[in-house]
Amino acid sequence: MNDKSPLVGVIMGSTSDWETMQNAVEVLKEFGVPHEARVVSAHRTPEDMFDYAREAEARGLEVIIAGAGGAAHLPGMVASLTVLPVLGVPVQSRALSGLDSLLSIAQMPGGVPVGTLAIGTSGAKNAGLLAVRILANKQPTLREQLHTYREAQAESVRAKGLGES
Ligand code: RP5
Repeated sequence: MNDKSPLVGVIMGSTSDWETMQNAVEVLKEFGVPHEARVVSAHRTPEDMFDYAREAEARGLEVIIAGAGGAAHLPGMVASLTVLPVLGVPVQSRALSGLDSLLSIAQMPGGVPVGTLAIGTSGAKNAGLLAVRILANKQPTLREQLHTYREAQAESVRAKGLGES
């Protein structure tokens, strides 16, 4: 993905999740955060999921973003296998519009935390931003970039207005 060792691992249950999860990756790219992106399915490749989660900390990852849809067990299972912060993105499912994904990810038992984001594109984007905010606690440059991002966002909203005088 990039030259430096990844600090954020973006994983998803299927290639079909990429359209959503690429929004998280775009944010990480924008902030210059070393990252990787992989398909790791809780149901179709459970051994790969197990290995990924167990090795993540030793590989130097600091945050994992996990997206899945439907019976979205990936974020919770990964959180059960690591102590790294796991951010869960509910992918909008065809059958139930992502409500199934949201509940599968949010309703974790006490003791195994997953930070659950909104369904779909906004959730993926915010997962990227939240990962940056976590990393920014120890990286002053990222903290500065977040201030700039926030100010630019506010300016852009003000500049748009309603198109009326
Ligand atoms: C989940 O099943 C994936 O996260 C995906 O959102 C959903 C559907 O997967 P595909 O059938 O499109 O591969 O595991």
